Amino acid sequence: MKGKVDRRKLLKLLGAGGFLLASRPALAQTSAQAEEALPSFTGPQANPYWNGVHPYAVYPQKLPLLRMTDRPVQLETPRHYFRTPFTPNEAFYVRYHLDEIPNEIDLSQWRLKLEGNFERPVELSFEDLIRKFKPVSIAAVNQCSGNSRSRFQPRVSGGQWGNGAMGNALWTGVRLKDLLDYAGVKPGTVQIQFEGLDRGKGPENLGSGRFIKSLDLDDPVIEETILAYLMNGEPLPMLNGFPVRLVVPGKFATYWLKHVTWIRALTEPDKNFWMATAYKVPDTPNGSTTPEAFASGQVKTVPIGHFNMPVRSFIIDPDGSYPLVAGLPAKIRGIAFSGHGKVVKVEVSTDNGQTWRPALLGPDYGKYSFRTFEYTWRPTEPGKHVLAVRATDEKGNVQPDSGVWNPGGYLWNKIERQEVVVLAAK
Ligand SMILES: Nc1nc2c(c(=O)[nH]1)N[C@H]1C(S)=C(S)[C@@H](COP(=O)(O)O)O[C@H]1N2
Ligand SMILES: [Mo]
Repeated sequence: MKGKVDRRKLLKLLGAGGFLLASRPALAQTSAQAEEALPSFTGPQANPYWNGVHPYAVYPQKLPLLRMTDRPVQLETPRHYFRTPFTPNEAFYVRYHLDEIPNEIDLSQWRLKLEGNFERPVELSFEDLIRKFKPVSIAAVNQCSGNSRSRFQPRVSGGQWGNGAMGNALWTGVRLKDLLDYAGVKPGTVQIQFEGLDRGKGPENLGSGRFIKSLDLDDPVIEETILAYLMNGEPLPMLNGFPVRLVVPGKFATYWLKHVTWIRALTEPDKNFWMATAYKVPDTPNGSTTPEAFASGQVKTVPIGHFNMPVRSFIIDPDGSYPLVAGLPAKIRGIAFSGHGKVVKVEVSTDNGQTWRPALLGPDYGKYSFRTFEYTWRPTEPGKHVLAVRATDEKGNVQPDSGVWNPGGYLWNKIERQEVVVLAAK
């Protein structure tokens, strides 16, 4: 084995075991197979990117995450962190709109201000929040409106997220309703507005230099919204909104304001850029339209807050980076969620969506949480196979097998697929 490697000998040395053989496709040119390339299970053709195509980067309080942009900071969570129903804080994705973000906050100085149309405008210290109000906890998925935007056809502008702009956590904090009652919402209030500590120029010539969002006072979600100071039982990482952030169960994360410092009772609907211009979607049942219809200027749009997150499910394992073996069990595992209520069914297909079998559901952590699923498949046919997964929620919403289209790149929930290679056992 000096200099030139004899492939046959090398294969023998490697034991010619199916796995090694297959995980080194370049070496697998045995005489029988020399004429035909083995199916490839790596690379873009066979394994369409689950995550966006971004390099790993390390930020304070974070494990290496996939960095989409640095100013503003936008980090995507790698696929394997979704093997568990709760996403670790240090792996939780990060999204900002503005580049000046707080990197330290002195809690002895920090105050939450409730101002505007309240009976008793108040300033609360962090200690007031944790001592004066009853803590409540809720498991809820935080998903960016633009999660999976890179799937859109035709492409739309905006951050080209893969599927990792989402995460699930157990959020603990104060009910928004308790704070509103404490300050006393005066008649005539139509919206509650939230503002955090981040600043910046915003989109060129358009934007507000402050990220501000408002919820309609008569939206039932007001009852479920909390101002969270714990995430999975620990203080929030700075990049996820320390010291407190809004948790708006079932709604897209654009409403989940970070570093909340001002809460205002408004007597007029909020006309700021982030409400009136950004985050608008076609007023159709699934927020979808066509590029042609949109270009005609006839499509009416509404704030994305008019929608709850559509039902979705994801295959986390297998991820296409390793082969399965015919005759041996393969566990197909993943997560599902819906902003409309509890996930009641997850079905798996091992024939590209032609036939479906129910998966086993994991524990129910509450209707807004990720729910894990598992399905044991015993492949018999070697070669390429396409797995698919489809979830149904308690309201009867089922994932469609077609993608939506809107110019913002929002509300994607098409059935997910994963190509896998099955090796012959003999
Ligand atoms: N203060 C502040 N809060 C914010 C934002 C922001 O830019 N600034 N972005 C929102 C959007 S669009 C998303 S997707 C989520 C992301 O939450 P995360 O960074 O904790 O994952 O924060 C929301 N809250
Ligand atoms: Mo977002």
